Amino acid sequence: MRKEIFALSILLLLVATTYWLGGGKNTTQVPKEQLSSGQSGVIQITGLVERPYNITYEELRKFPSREVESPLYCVSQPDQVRKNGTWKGVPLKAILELARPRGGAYKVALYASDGFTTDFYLDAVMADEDIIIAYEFNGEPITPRIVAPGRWGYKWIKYLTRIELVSYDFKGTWESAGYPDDALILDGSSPGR
Ligand SMILES: Nc1nc2c(c(=O)[nH]1)N[C@H]1C(S)=C(S)[C@@H](COP(=O)(O)O)O[C@H]1N2
Ligand SMILES: [Mo]
Repeated sequence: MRKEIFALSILLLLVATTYWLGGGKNTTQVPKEQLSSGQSGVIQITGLVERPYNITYEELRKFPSREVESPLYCVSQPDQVRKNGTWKGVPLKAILELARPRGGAYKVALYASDGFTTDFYLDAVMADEDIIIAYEFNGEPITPRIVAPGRWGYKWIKYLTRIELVSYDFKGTWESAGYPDDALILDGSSPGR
């Protein structure tokens, strides 16, 4: 009888520990259901850089953050605000600087786990601290995505997996389909501006 109680106690302890460890992991910020399938929670920074590295969604939250206020517009419904509010995240510029871009780096290619891609000119990213990798929207955690105030939604890539600095004129999904590469929302092209 004693033996069985002992065995049961050990079992309970194991279950409790497993539960506790799992719980500890769940205190991390990105809700699991928001991670699309194939999503690893890691972003690779690669290409023409001195110091390629990987950053997890959790590590992103330890960087100095920035809040930007911006509506999101899709080119397919330019009169409609899709989302609007405060986005909190890390300037893409800071993430790139940490990798130390090489001289020949010209464009920033961004890849997502669903196959979607987009791009920025490196100069544009370095000149605009408001282009951020956002991990919070109106105080709620979100799966990290690009927020690019003043630019159409196709620049606002979600489910980011890879950021690659390249020397050539890389064009993303919508850009290679003929949409403007700078994606600037011009005055008059959307009533919200
Ligand atoms: N990974 C990924 N990101 C994406 C897209 C996509 O298809 N896949 N669509 C883009 C387009 S065209 C728009 S308008 C916005 C829409 O953002 P929302 O889904 O938050 O409304 O996401 C952008 N980011
Ligand atoms: Mo869009």
